[in-house]
Amino acid sequence: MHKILVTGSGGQLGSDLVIALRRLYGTSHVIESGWREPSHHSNLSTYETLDVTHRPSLDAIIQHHQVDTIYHLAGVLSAKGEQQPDRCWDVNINGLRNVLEAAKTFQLQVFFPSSIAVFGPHTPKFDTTQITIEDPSTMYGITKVTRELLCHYYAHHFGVDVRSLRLPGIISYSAFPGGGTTDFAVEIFHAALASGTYTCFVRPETRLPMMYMPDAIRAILGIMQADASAIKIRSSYNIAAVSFSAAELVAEIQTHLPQFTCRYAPDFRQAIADSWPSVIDDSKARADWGWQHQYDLAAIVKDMLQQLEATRREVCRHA
Ligand code: AKB
Repeated sequence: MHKILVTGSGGQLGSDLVIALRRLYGTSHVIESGWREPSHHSNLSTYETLDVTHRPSLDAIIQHHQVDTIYHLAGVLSAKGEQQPDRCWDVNINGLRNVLEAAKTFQLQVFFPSSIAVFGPHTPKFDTTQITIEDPSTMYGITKVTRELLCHYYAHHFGVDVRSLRLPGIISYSAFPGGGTTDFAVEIFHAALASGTYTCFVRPETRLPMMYMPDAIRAILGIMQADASAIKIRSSYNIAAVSFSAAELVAEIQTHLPQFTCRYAPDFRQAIADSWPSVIDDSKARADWGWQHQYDLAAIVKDMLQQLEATRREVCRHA
């Protein structure tokens, strides 16, 4: 049975991934970690405070829990990375380097989430292929490109079993994303239900690749469980589900909540969004290890609103 360490487990992806991994492997087999001290909710036997840039702490946790697999989610996202470029470089680059070095030493399997942020203004915007121009304009994107190259290097030079996906914007209801450019596609649902109005920080025609969390979890588990011989790309796979504009998202929410209104006030994140592709070609992931998405825009919006409504009712019941 695997013994798994999840770094950055308190983030948007980590919160849902930990639940899915615990369902598969059991609670005691999945160790959460993050830079925060454990809260009073944390189970101290399955939570570790960890600064991923500190290699001795990482090694000690791996040895203490006899970890054989790391889902390395700790990182600084695109918008936050522009405000704190040094921290973005340090956490993103040195954190992954430490994980890959540990994987080499202790023979671990590693998952690393890359992003559509590896692409830049000169990348073709539509049907962006696996191998194309990568000229990111953000520090986050620069660290993602470098990290993909590191993954490829460690896989080919040291035999590290590292697997990775270039994730689009992830939409989910359990935890908020923190510091990303695609965060508007999550915030909008909370605002629609709470106040019936939202101020969107990208223009209405901004079209980006997106994915619902259940699809993202299936993609991550799918690539990690695939036979090693099926994984032909060790930098990172293009992966896609749906692409829609901010205006299309608003229109779909309005089919459920006709009174909902959205105004647009683009800020510095518009330039980041404009530098990313609109539609990704993920045919390699589909051919190599059988990736298929399930949720389209209509299904995402319906489920998000139902889940958030259910949570709001539950909160009111306990208030
Ligand atoms: C972000 O917006 O920074 C992330 C991403 C697409 O990598 N969600």
